[in-house]
Amino acid sequence: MGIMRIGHASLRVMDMAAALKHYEKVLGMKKTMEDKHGNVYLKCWDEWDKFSVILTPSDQAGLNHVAYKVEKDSDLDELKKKVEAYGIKTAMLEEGTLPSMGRMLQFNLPSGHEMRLYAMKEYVGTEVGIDNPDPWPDNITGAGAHWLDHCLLMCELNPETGINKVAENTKFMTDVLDFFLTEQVVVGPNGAIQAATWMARTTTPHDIAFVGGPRMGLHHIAFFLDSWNDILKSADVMAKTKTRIDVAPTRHGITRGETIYFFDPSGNRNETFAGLGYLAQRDRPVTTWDESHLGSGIFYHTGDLVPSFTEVYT
Ligand code: M3P
Ligand code: FE
Repeated sequence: MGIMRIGHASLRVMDMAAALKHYEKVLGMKKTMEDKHGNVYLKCWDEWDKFSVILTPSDQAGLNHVAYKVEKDSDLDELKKKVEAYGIKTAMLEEGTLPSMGRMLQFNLPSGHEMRLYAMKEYVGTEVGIDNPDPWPDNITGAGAHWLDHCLLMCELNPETGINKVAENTKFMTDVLDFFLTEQVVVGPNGAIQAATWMARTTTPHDIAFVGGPRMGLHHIAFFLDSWNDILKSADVMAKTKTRIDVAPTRHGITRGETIYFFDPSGNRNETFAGLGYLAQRDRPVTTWDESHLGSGIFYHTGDLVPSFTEVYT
């Protein structure tokens, strides 16, 4: 019962044609729909619901909302009660507010990010189908991303004023949405400040992550690939398409993920992420990274903090 996984991210883009080309040619997504407002909907080949990315025309980049799918429609009523009992206002957006979708429970995380929960999105099937399927389809383009895997949200953290939206979000996600903590970064005297957290509902190391910074925003949305080799190939695709790479292929200490970071044409950061890391379980002890190991937590090989990586976000 409750939340199953990330369902979609709604992103603001400044140049729709360029953005569409990026998500199609680089990630390998397919456009599945466009609505009357000019919003474009896309899915990855291994996803069975109608879309996992919504591109909305705007004059600036960033995240409109992130949505997670729950198992049953009645979960939305139960979660609405729990979110409101926690002191957070909600709205139930009626069916059809977004095309091909049922009703959505809308609220803001303590950090201010808009989250939506839903139970129904039109089923369209994966590219390989369900009857004696091939392991991958013939029409793969670009990186051939399998699915939207997770998002990382930047949350206001100011040790001077004591504002810590990472800790507030983490508590809310634990107490109300029943996520579990897999890894955390602690900083400050005695590691008293929870500066970043990775949380799961599935058996992968994270379905959402929060990192502290000067202001709220979107750090990245990440797409799943099978292997390290696919990460290398996705970097080749980026070079061929002159996509701006932020961090060349490497490994995270945190989550053990194999990764490459890059930007869409509006400056929204993307990640292609491979490897299941480890089996995330509720009774698996939480991994903690302290301030002196932060560099290797983020980029395991060099252990260097890359300022552009932590400071630039939409
Ligand atoms: C990931 C991941 C930061 C660490 C990011 C880690 C922004 O993206 O998938 O594990 O510090
Ligand atoms: Fe990530």
